[in-house]
Amino acid sequence: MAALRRLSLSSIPPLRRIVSRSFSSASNDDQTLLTIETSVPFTGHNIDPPSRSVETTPKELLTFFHDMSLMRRMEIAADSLYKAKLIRGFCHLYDGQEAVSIGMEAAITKRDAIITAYRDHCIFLGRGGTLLEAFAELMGRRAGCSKGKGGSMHFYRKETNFYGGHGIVGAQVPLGCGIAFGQKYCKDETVTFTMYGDGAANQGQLFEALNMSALWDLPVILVCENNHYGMGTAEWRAAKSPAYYKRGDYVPGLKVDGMDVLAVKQACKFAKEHVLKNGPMILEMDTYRYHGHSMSDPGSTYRTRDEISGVRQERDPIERVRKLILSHELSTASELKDIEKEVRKEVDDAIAQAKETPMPDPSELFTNVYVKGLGVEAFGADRKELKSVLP
Ligand SMILES: Cc1ncc(C[n+]2csc(CCOP(=O)(O)OP(=O)(O)O)c2C)c(N)n1
Ligand SMILES: [Mg+2]
Repeated sequence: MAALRRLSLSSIPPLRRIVSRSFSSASNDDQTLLTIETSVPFTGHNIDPPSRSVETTPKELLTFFHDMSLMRRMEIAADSLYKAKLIRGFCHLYDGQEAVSIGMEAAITKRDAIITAYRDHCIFLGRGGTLLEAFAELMGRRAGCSKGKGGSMHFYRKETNFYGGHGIVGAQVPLGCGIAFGQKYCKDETVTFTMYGDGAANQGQLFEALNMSALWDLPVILVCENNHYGMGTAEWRAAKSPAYYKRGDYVPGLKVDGMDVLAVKQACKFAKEHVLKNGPMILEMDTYRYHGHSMSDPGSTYRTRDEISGVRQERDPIERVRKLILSHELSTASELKDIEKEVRKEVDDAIAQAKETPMPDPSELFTNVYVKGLGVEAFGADRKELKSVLP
């Protein structure tokens, strides 16, 4: 119950309010400009927050609805495949947190880089990865985005600057700062979003990397996805100050409703502009994971079912967009149902296809382990007995 109080769900209104519509026409024109107010104001640390008024279009809102529904469906299907033992090993699902990925992508380009932890399936999809590549990877197939050798925690997409998929809590933060160093060095005018959880936010390496990033004005945005738990530990048990947007001290921060896709878009746009000129910034996304930490966690022993259903009812990111679309007659309820049906089919088709793809060849066991030409010999623990020579 203490955890529920700290989430202060009742203070968050269920839907943002439309403040103006640029064209008086009530048509569903795809490009009609809408200005929508975020669900709650942004809170800034060492910085004036951006405006709550966010520009969007009917087309963008429908795309958000489709894309978040697709992510949700993919994760639900992954849950079933795991229970059917078609996915093995670790598996961390992202349902509930979809607005963070989708809002972020709406604000940046694929030349910008993203790096995240192990809850990475939807980030991969947001970067332009396909459902087939995702399901094939989850099932250890050759057609997977990491050739079936990474599994759930190690999705990558080089073409669109997605640097993974990392299993060591917090370790991706210094890597992300390093990518930003490269971007600045090459004068790319691009930025890196390095994502981590509230649990990772207490790690020492994060502060070391942030210090260097601030010294060198690196174009890096630290995105803390605060889903309020690190495994079974509530944030208030793990962090003396769970105001993660303030934890950069001398680095500016912004607290964002991470269940409001438009707020995420606004914040990421603002942050990108800021870091290109001034160096790092922290964005704390207030979000929630519906599933347990991983497949071995039912997710209901350290939090109440009421808490979970309360978030679903009051803050669900997809329902927010559905209500917005319906209340402004941008589409009908049955059209939205049709989109959801389509999404189910897209997911089912991808799973069926992924199941047909072959497993990696056994020789693949030795590829992509070392940089080519390095580490060609593998020794036993005593370094005396030569076990094998890698290709
Ligand atoms: C260095 C390290 N310590 C511990 C773990 C075990 N571990 C895996 S996930 C996790 C919780 C992290 O929580 P958070 O950062 O809030 O991310 P979330 O799972 O909520 O997305 C822990 C402790 C690990 N993988 N790496
Ligand atoms: Mg967490």
